[in-house]
Amino acid sequence: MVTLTIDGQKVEVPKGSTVLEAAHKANIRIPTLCFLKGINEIGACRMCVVEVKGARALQASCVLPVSEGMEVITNSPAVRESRKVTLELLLSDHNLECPTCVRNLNCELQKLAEELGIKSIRYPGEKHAPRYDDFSPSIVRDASKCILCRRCVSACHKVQGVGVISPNHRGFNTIIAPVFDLSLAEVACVNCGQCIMACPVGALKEKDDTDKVWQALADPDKHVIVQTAPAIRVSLGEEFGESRGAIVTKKLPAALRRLGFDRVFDTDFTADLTIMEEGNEFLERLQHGGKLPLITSCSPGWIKFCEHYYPEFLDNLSTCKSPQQMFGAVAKTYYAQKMGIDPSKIFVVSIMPCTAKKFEAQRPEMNSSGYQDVDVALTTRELSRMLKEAGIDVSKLPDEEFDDPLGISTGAGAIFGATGGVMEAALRTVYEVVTGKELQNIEFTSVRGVEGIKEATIDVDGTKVNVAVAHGLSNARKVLDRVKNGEANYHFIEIMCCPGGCVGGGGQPILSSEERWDTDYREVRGNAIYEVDRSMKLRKSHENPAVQTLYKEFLGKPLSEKSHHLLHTHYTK
Ligand code: HC1
Ligand code: SF4
Repeated sequence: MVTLTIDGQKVEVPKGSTVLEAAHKANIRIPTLCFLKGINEIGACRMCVVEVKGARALQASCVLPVSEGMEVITNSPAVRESRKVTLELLLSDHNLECPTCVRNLNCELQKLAEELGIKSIRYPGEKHAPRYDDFSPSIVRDASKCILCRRCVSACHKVQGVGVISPNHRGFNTIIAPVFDLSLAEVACVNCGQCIMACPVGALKEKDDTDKVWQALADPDKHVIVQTAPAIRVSLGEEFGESRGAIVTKKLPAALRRLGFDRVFDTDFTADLTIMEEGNEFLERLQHGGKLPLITSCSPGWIKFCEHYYPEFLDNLSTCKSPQQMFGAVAKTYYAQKMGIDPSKIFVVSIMPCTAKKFEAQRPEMNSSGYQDVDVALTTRELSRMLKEAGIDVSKLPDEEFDDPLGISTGAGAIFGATGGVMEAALRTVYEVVTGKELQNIEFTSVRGVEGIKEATIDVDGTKVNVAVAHGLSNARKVLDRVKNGEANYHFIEIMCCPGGCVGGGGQPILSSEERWDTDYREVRGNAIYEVDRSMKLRKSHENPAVQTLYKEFLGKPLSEKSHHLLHTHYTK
């Protein structure tokens, strides 16, 4: 351990800690901007400077290791002036359209300007004109708001192992962009939005599709229906002052009905349907020498990653479409027939924790209903903006139920939203289908939790099934490389693009660097998802009565010709 003094207070921390960490431990707040714990610790912005006794210059505390007897001052006049100069220089070249910015009131730069009492900018100078890249279906970049903190660069390179954005050019002309200043739409970006989650300002945001939904809702000729992804029920409340991971399942139908949707359904229903199809696909491959390991296919960022970076695994992917897409296909066929509605008049909106779902919805493979299966995919943040615009406060709504029949679901559908959940849901069903026996303990805890890669061997009536779960694409890389090198023998792998699974998706409420330091929001939301599961009467997909009826009335059986046509696809390079 090392003992140092910060602002006259003795602090003891492990050797190798930084001064910023020591101050954090002592509840002494040092402002930061480029710092993102564990992801971007590069000392670039110099907002966290401190005075160290005996040192000639101010030091960036986020990269300064502690030493025995060190004396640190965090708020001397020189320190405060240095931070103000840094901030004013950043603001002098910043697009200051704050009230109309998507990050207004949730912007770390804006917050610092307020905290440091910046009232005017002393350094007027050259300013970059707005430079947008909005060709991607999912992500919009606005370089005029970028502060070059490189948090997005680290998220893309280190967390996702993708690395399509980097600093280009030098000095005042530096820009964070794909190589040769190409658009994100022209490079192998997987649309995950983890760069948005890391951005402290409004330089990165989702493609806003709310206008399309407002228009559809106002069109009397359209039957507008909505599905909400599993992870929304543990995150939307955060946008309305509820605690992190607050469960708002029953507020969702109330909120969406008040927005004007004709029917409010649940992606958990088609998550259950996915398990019926994917579980049977797994058994088919296992029992008849099909391609193994089977790899889950519901996460569109992961699919795009596989297409670009690991095409040799495309045949390993489950042919199941994601629950989002199965929902669209079922809505515009089975539901349309059942309700006697012309499918061309049905407008399907998805509420997703994910920016890649926008990309997935417009993929050419996704129109087996004869129409585009899903018309618009909105993120949690876009839904929150629509609700606020309409004056609907989620925290003040009564509890309501989802509509029949596409709103009926089980706990297995709900846990899709957390890493390991798809695997666990599949195992619950596969075990009972294979053995014909009731599963005594349905909670497969070995595949739960936020560890990057999880492995387990499950005994399915004498057959040992090796499974692996990876979340965050850098972890996916490790698992796939192990398989490629013959170092692992898995039968079934779950891969989710985003760290934590969908609860940590790129369309979710954005937390500041400080908030992320103190709580693992993915773990909190993941635990809430398991609480949702525990509270459900039915917790296995094959017990979902609405799914059983769908097979009886329409699809026949899992992997039937109709199922294949509507619910399955093939991805290609
Ligand atoms: Fe997901 Fe899925 S779990 S991919 O994370 O399989 O986005 O929540 O909707 O489709 O069900 C996302 C979440 C979501 C799909 C399901
Ligand atoms: Fe990188 Fe994902 Fe952002 Fe694309 S969306 S730039 S892959 S972090």
